[in-house]
Amino acid sequence: MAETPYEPRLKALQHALTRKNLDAYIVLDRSNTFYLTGFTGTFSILLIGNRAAYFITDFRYIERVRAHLAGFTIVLSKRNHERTVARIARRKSWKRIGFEETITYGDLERLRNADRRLQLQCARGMIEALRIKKDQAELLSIRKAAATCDAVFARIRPLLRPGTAEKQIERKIRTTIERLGGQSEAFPTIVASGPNSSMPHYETGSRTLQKGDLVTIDLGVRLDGYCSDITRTFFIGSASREQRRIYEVVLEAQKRALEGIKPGVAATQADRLARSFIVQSGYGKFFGHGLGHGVGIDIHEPPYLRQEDKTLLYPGMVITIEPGIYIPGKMGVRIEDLAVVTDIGCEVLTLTPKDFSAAVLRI
Ligand SMILES: [Mn+2]
Repeated sequence: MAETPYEPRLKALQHALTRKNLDAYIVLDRSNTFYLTGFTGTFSILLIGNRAAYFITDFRYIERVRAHLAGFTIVLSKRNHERTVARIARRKSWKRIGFEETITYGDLERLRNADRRLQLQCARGMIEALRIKKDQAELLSIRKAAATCDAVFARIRPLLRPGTAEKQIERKIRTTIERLGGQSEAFPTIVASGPNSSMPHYETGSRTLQKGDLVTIDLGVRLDGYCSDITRTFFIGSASREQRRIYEVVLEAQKRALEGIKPGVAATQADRLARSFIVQSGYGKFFGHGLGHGVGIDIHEPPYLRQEDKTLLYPGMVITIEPGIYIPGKMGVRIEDLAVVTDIGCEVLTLTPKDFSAAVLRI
C-alpha cells in the first residue's frame, strides 16, 4: 500500500505531546482532523496518546472511516461521546490531556463532567504548528489550487467591461471554479468596483462596472481540501493618473517583499519590506492590514506577516503577499499572490499578469 501523508503527521504530533509532557491530546477542530486523517465529516473526536490513537465517531461515518483510516483505532460512539473519551483515557491510564484552544465551552464542560479526575489543559497550536510547514502532498494540492486561480482569471476577463454587475462576475467565478475541478471557493469572492474597492473585505453587491472604474477581485479556490488566494486590480478602459500612481506603488511594494522574503526573515520584517515603500510614497496610513498570511487547509492560518510578529520564515511555508492602498470613499488597490518559501527565497504560485499594462483592460 502506498504510504499516506498521515502517519508522519501523527508521529510528529506524538513527539510534540511527549515534549509537552502530555499523556494525550483531544482533537475536535475540523481542519486539524483533516490534516491528521483526511476525514471531512462533521463529527469526530480524535484522542491521541504517545503510542495509541483513537478515532471516535458515530454511526453516520463509521463505515467510511473503517475503510480508509490507517493508524487509528476506530471507536463507534452511540451517545455521550465525552464519556467514551473518558473511558478510553481511564483504560490507557492517561491523565494529563491537552485540548485545542478552539474547543467550545460546552464540549469542555461535558468532558470535565465525564470524568473529574482528568487533568484537562489547553495546549494551543500544537497541530497548527505542524501545519505551517507544508509537505509534498500539500504543496501539490496548493499548486493545483493556485493554477486554478489563474485559469479562472483568464476565463472571466471578457466579463470585465461596462455594464457587468459585481454579482455576475462573482457567480461566473464560482461556476468556473467548479468547472475547472475545484471543490468550491476558498472564501466568498470579493468583487469590489469603483468606490467599493476602498473596503478591503467588501461584500460583493449589485453595482455595475463603468468606464474608468477600477475593480479589485479577490478570489480563492479550494481543491483537495487546500486553499489558494489571489487578488488583482483592473482598470476598465483606462486609469487616471492617481489610479496609476497608486497601482504602481502597490506593485513595487509587493515586488520588494517578494524579492526580500527568504528563510530566516521574520514575519514583521517581511511586512516592513512592503510597508516602508508605501510609507515613503506617502500612503502609509492607507495600508491598514498586514502584508499577508499563511494559507493551507484554512484560508487564514499561521504565519501572519504583520508588524509585531517575530516568527521566522522557513522553507515550506505557504504565504500570501498582499499589500494594498485604500483611500476611503474613493478607491482601493490590492495585489496579492500566493508564494511558497524555498531554500533561497520564495516561489510565486499564482501567475496571472499584474504589470500595469496588463491591468488596464481595453473595452
Ligand atoms: Mn489573502
